[in-house]
This record gives sequence, structure tokens and C-alpha cells, in this order.
Amino acid sequence: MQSGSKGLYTVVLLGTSGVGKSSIAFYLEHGYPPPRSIKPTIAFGISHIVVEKSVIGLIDVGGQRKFLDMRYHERFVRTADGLIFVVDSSQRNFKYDEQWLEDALELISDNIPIVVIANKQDLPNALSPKFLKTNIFDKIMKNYSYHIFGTVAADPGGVRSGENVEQAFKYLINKVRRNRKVVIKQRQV
Ligand SMILES: Nc1nc2c(ncn2[C@@H]2O[C@H](COP(=O)(O)OP(=O)(O)O)[C@@H](O)[C@H]2O)c(=O)[nH]1
Ligand SMILES: [Mg+2]
Repeated sequence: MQSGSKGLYTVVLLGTSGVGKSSIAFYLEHGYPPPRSIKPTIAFGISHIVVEKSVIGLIDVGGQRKFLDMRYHERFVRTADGLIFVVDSSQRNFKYDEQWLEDALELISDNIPIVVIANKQDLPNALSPKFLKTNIFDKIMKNYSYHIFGTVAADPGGVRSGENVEQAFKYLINKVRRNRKVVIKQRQV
């Protein structure tokens, strides 16, 4: 680790396919949106992002059914310091998203910080983060504290690309850092 750095953390990006996980990872890594021709993720991808001297390994797990069945995510979710769960806000059926999230919640050991991202807020029929929180996530996450953000990872019109993406990520990383500190303090007692 570089001297003066404030730690290395692993954050896992989960969600069904096509919701914008890789677009979010790309934006966070590069600071600009991905090309329109972004390809579906095979198994997983890793980006390294530096936030105020902390290095974050962001693991972007492919959301296709076969990856859930192959349990590709399991090894990452078990050791993650933080979790980002992404949905496409323009959807109307969240059954498969719920399956991914419920599976992940069973795998996380400690009470790691969780952020839910309601992506594609640019689409005219997008459900608001508040609506999704009340009607979908509060039920599944009743034993977890989490925060929901509405984002636009890649706006085909170009104007809103990246909206709220860094804010959501920085919120999580601040929580992750504080969480880690609490654990160290408890061990010292
Ligand atoms: N309208 C809109 N499209 C998006 C947004 N984010 C991603 N997309 C598009 O959704 C598709 C799937 O994105 P991708 O990042 O590959 O999703 P992943 O399968 O979850 O990794 C691509 O065509 C992206 O350009 C967004 O915020 N708004
Ligand atoms: Mg992907």
C-alpha cells in the first residue's frame, strides 16, 4: 500500500443484467460515461477507484441468470466491505432483482454498508427512489440500514450522464471507512 493511503477496500456491484452496473463502474473509473456499445459483462470485471486516498476495488458482477446459478458473486460478496445494488428504475417487475438482493443479503457476514442505486432516472417512466424504497426495498431490507440514490449512469441524450453517481459512491465509501474504524476500535478494547 502507498504511504499516506487510507486503506484498501472491496465494494461489490450487484444487480440483474442491463440495469447499468458496468456503466456506473466505467463512470467512476474514468469520470466520463462509457461508449454506447458497452458489452454485457462476462462473469465479472474489476475497476480500481481512488477516493480521498483510499483505494477501492470495485467488482462488477455479471447479472445474467447463469451467473446467479453459478454463484460467481458468492466469493466476492462474502468478503466485501460494501455493497451497491443497482436496479433499472424504468422496470415494473422487480422479482428477479429481489432474488439477487435476497441472495446477497444471506451472504454478507457483518452489517456492511449498503447503497441501492435506482438508475436510469432519465427515462420518462422511471420510478422515483422514494417510491422504490417504500414499495420494494424497505420490505426486503427491513433488518438492514441502507440508503437509496437515483442516478443516471449513461444518458443516451448525453446531458445527464453521471448524475449522482459519484455522490452515491462517496456516501458508501465514507460509511465503509467508518465501519472499518469501529471494528478496529472494538478489537482494541
Ligand atoms: N437511459 C439510460 N440508459 C442507461 C443508463 N445506464 C446504463 N444505460 C444503458 O443500459 C444498457 C446496459 O448497461 P450496462 O452498464 O451494460 O448494464 P449492466 O448489465 O448492469 O452492466 C446500456 O445500453 C447502457 O447504455 C442510464 O442511466 N440511463
Ligand atoms: Mg455489465
